[in-house]
Amino acid sequence: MFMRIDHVGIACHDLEEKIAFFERTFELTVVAREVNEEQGVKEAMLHIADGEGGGSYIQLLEPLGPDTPVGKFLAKRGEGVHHVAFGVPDVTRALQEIGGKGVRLLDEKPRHGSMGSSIAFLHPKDVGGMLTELVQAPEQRA
Ligand code: MC0
Repeated sequence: MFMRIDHVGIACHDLEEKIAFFERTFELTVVAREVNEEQGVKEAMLHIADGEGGGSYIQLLEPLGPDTPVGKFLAKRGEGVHHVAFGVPDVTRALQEIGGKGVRLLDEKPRHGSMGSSIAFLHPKDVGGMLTELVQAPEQRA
C-alpha cells in the first residue's frame, strides 16, 4: 500500500528561520512553497531524494493562526515532528482500505496538498500516536 515516505512534516514558529537552518546545516534545497488556507499553513518542501514512486521531502510548516491544526500543536507540544506522510498510488482507494480496518479517517475525501498532490489524514490516536498523511502525487492521478 505504501510506496515510500513522501515527507516528514515539522511544525515551526518561523518558516524563514527554519528554512535557513535546514539549508545551511543539511544542504537541502527548497523546491516548493505554498500557503494552504484550507489546512491553515504556510509551508515549504525541501528535497531529500528521488525514488521509483516519487520524491521524498522535509516539509516545514508555520501556522496561519493559533486556531489551526499546526497552531494548536505548537501551543500544546512546541516545535517538532507534526506528521509523517506516505506515498500511495491511489489515495481514495487507500482511504477505503484503511478505513475498512477500523482506523478513523480525518478526511473522507482527498484534499489539496503540497505540489499539486491529493492528501488525506488518519487519526493519530489510531496509528500509535503518529498523525499520518496519505499522499498521491499528481502524476499518479488517473
Ligand atoms: C494532535 N494530537 C496529535 C497531533 N495533533 N498526536 C500526534 N501528532 C499530532 N500532530 C493528539 C493530541 O495530543 C490529543 O491527544 C489528540 O490527538 C486530539 O488532539 P486535540 O488537540 O484534542 O484535537 P485537535 O483539534 O488539535 O485535532 C487534532 C487532529 C487535527 C489531528 C485531529 O490536527 C487534524 O485534523 N489534523 C489533520 C490536518 C492537519 O494537521 N493539517 C496541517 C498540515 P490527547 O492524548 O491529548 O487526547 S497540512 C499539510 O501537511 C499539507 C499542506 C500537506 O502535507 O500537503
